[in-house]
Amino acid sequence: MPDKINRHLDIAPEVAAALRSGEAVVALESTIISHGMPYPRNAETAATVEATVRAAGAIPATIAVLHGRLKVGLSAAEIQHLGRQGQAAIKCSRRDLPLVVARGQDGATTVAATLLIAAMAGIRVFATGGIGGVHRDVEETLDISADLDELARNNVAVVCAGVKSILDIGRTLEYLETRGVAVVGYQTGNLPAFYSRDSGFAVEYRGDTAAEVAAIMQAQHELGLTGGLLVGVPIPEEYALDSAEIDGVINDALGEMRQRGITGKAATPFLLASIVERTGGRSLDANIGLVINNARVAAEIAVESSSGICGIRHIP
Ligand code: PSU
Ligand code: MN
Repeated sequence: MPDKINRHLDIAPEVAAALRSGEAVVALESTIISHGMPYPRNAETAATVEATVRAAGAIPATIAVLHGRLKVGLSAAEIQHLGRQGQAAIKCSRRDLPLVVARGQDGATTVAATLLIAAMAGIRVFATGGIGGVHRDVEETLDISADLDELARNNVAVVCAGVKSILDIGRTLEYLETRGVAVVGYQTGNLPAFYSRDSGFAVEYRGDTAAEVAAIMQAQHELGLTGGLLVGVPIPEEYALDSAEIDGVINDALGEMRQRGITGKAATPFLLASIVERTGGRSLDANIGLVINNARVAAEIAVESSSGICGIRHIP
């Protein structure tokens, strides 16, 4: 638990108790619920993800803004509320938080906003599906997700399924390097590509166990290096989609997005929904399968880093 709690922050009692006693906690984002998947599977998935974190011995803390309060740990009814709202909810990145708080509104937090709120609460591990990154037409749009800068700013490890090819994967890795964010392949030497297990882009580091990842977090902490860690976990084999097929679908979705002039914060939600439609829902099954797997891996990392020699809390 941080010494001073931000006056806009509400940490659920169960999460606060776990943080106080040094137990494992895993942060979860809420834009994946509102904008990342259709209702009702979004809310069902959020509940399954929380149950998965618990089964692996950690406490889940889904993060969102409700009535202008930064919430760390949501009730089942609050998750259902965000799921029902869907794209009508405000998608909140760092830049949106002051407005939503000042107006007392509800907002679903992206990886960027979830990261910074998790760090405020003192949570060190965060599970999601995919992060934002450098968009393919960045020369024209300058569209680089705020997720990347936020990874550089906060001491939180983000467990994801790599970078999907709606983004420019190579440039996303270059940008992370510039910002000092280490990228670890979990049981792989190549960055996973979300719907498929291998992007073809090598990562510098691989971690084969949760304990290895926890040790990297520990070293980062001891060195006093501000910034997070990106852990790329390949989608489980049984959910993986054929990469040539999904690349074709993504290209078609990108073409439609350009034609319709969709840009800015609407780009990623549009692409995800278009891909679900174009694959007849198979991309949604893949997305759900990988998110649940990431939640389990993140909980294992959180358990490792909260116990034994890797316990971050034990280091003065
Ligand atoms: N990728 C997914 N599902 C998601 C997102 C990304 O597979 O739900 C969401 C996350 O909340 C992420 C955000 O932080 O989209 C990135 O949006 P943008 O590209 O506008 O930064
Ligand atoms: Mn963007």
